[in-house]
Amino acid sequence: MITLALSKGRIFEETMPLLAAAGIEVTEDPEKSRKLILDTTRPDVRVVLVRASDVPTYVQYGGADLGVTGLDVLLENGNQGMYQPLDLRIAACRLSVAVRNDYDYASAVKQGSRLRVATKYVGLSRDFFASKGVHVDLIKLYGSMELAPLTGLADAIVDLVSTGNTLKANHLVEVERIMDISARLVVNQAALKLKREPIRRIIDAFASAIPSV
Ligand code: PRT
Ligand code: MG
Repeated sequence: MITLALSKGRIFEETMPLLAAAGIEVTEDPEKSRKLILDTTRPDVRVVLVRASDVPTYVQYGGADLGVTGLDVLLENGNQGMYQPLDLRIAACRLSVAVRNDYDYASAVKQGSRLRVATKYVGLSRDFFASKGVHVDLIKLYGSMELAPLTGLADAIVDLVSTGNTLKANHLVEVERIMDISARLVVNQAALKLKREPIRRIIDAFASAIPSV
């Protein structure tokens, strides 16, 4: 049995065409069912649904053989002990700094002000601002970062941006692009040895179906 860990939503949706290229179709709709283990058209392949930030943990400890997870999750929560053969180029976005559109970020940085930054990405943010020599107080949030500058909780946020519509709708502007993000295939190292052939076939099929840039 091969177990693939996915999170509901964009990772699940955007992984489906890659699975199809490997001749695998998920036979249940995760948005309609409450099941956490989904069957596929291949009797030896199943999909487990986990929180996006739990995908690396499942793969690292062998709860799943393979997983699809954002580079943001891998860099923030650790990517040790996993084989990472492919940038799948799906669920693409960028990690950025954003502020209220009436906040003068450039001046605040130039003056050496201490910035209050709210984010789910505390580790990546600490590294980024340290590399720029900007002093920050980081405030850990678990969601809806966009609200923080609007309520006075923070001067800036570090969050993922794809279309920019969420920022715009909340009167925020992107002032720095920290890094480009996309989803990665991660593979449990022991599984790669023990189930080499079937896993290799899935990796190769995914590789051939990666969207071009
Ligand atoms: O939502 P939940 O708390 O369950 O978990 P999650 O947010 O970790 O999962 P999910 O499914 O939202 O995101 C999974 C992965 O998709 C992330 O780890 C990223 O690698 C990737 N991804 C790609 C994104 C986005 N694009 C994205 N736009 N993840 C989140 N967003 C959010 C962003 O945080 C912001 O709130 O969408 C909003 C901005 O989108 P635009 O299009 O308005 O700019
Ligand atoms: Mg989300």
